[in-house]
Amino acid sequence: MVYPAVPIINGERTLRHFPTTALLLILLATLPTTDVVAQATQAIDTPADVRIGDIAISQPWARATAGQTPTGGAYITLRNTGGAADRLIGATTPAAKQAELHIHQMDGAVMRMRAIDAIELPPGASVSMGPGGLHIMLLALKSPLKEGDRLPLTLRFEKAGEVAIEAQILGVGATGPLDKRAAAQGHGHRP
Ligand SMILES: [Cu+2]
Repeated sequence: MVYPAVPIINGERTLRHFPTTALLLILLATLPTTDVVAQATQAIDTPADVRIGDIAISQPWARATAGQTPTGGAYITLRNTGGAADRLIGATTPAAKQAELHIHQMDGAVMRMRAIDAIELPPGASVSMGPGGLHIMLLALKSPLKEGDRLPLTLRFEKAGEVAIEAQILGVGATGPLDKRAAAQGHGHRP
């Protein structure tokens, strides 16, 4: 399934303006304040990794939706800690009629997203989803995703089976969660 790129997901805008955003971030890095970066990267109490079999799932989050936008995006980081390959083959949520695994790809000069059957997880692999990249596409949302709420998600792996997790819903323009524990240990990007 191929979707028109522009109006569907906020990640598209982020990607199209990447050179500007990158320049802005570089400029900001030279300044003493990180306020603008902080707006995009929200500190949350990241729950401990969820494990199912050899698969570790971390940093589950979703973007709040604006108005009555019928689609949304959810993102997770996956790590295969075992010696055998596995695959993420699906996701479901009570918050949407349908959830699909999507990837963004260039189609000529246009960035489009398309549904994929699975996300491969070879032994030792670490896969991060994010706006403009791999994502769990939520179609026909039953209600808008509100910042601060939690989105229940069930992930289905070919070998490890099914696991239920909750994704923190961050702001409409969020680019990802910032782990407060990591920040406290000095690995974060905020004081
Ligand atoms: Cu998508």
